[in-house]
Amino acid sequence: MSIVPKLEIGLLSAELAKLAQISEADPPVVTRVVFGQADIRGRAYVKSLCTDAGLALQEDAIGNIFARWKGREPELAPIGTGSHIDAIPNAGSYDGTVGVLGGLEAIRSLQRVGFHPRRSIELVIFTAEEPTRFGIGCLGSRMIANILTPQQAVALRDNEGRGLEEWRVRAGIAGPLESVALPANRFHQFVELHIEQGPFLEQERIDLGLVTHIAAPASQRIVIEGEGGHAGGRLMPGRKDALAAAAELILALESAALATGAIDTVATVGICDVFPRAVNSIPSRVFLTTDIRDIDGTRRDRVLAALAHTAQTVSARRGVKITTELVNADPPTTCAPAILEALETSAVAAGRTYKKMVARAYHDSSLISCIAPVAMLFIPCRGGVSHRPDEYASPEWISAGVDVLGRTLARLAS
Ligand code: HGY
Ligand code: MN
Ligand code: MN
Repeated sequence: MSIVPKLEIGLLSAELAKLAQISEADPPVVTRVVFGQADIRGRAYVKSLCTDAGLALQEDAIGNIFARWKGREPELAPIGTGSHIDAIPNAGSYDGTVGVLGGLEAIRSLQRVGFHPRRSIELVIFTAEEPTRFGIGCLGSRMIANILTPQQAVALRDNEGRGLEEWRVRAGIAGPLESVALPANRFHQFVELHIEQGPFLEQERIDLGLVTHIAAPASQRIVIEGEGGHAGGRLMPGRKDALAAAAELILALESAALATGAIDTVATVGICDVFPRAVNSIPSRVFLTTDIRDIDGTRRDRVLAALAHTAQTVSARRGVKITTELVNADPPTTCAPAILEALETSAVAAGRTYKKMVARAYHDSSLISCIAPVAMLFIPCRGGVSHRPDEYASPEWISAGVDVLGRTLARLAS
């Protein structure tokens, strides 16, 4: 059975461009942080497109949106596809949105050729894949997989101390959070289309990436408390400079990641807030976040352990208090061979080149893999650039991804 989808890439490109305009920042900058005004307008726009395509809409208590194309045997567990539309500050137009609007176009491209799936095909727009607001990524899919409980969710706070409930209500999203978790058989299989967020497909002039593994992310919040004081009057002996201590931790994290000797181990301190942040005042308090990833969970955990050891020795030697909170430490994801086989068959049928590869960013599929077999399909992005306004995926690249996604959905849903 090989369905040939009928794509309208001009329509999809226009929809991607329109969604990119729905931003908290001026174009071409995309900022769309969960439950903010742009996110709310973006959700409404995507829902309207799903309704126009005749999909049945549902939204859960954390705002995950489910748009279902009813199959001939609707009682069967559906084939899922989708991604996210939230965007970090100063981001681009394609991260996540290619999987959402491209997933919708894949469905429409099958409708156009009169295909009717046996299993329903369900497009999912996950809430808050980005950690921007509440400091944890994949909030919506994490709750679907019941890895983040309702109790843990309501304890989440933003930088100003505003809680998840306040933001949820402001966004007009209601319902018991206990209803978000889904059972293991809710999706038969799940496949997500996404830009690579790396340089390899473009460099090697390959159309598509078939993702075999998704790296395992861990993140922490670290507070270092020392002693403030006058930068001139306080002599060096006995100082408890919180930022000097933080500097040791930051360099130790980098060394620990390099020390594994594996190219797949990466680590970053992305936030460093200094108090009182005054030229002539010794920093008394520093807030850091860490982001540590690897496709090997044990190797990643060795980096966490090395940093914990350094924190202990720096704390003792400098007389500063170091408090570390583990935000998440997710397992790595192994993608489902059956879905990869369907992707491979579809790519060959479509005459597309492809390679098997690792996903170094994390994705909602990582969390959905806890309740369903998953795989991901990557398209190139220019220069590997992502999380920047100059992020770009050409209509040709997007077309190849949507075409093969459509063929794969048809194959899996038959
Ligand atoms: O950080 C990530 O990997 C994803 O883009 N949120
Ligand atoms: Mn992202
Ligand atoms: Mn993404």
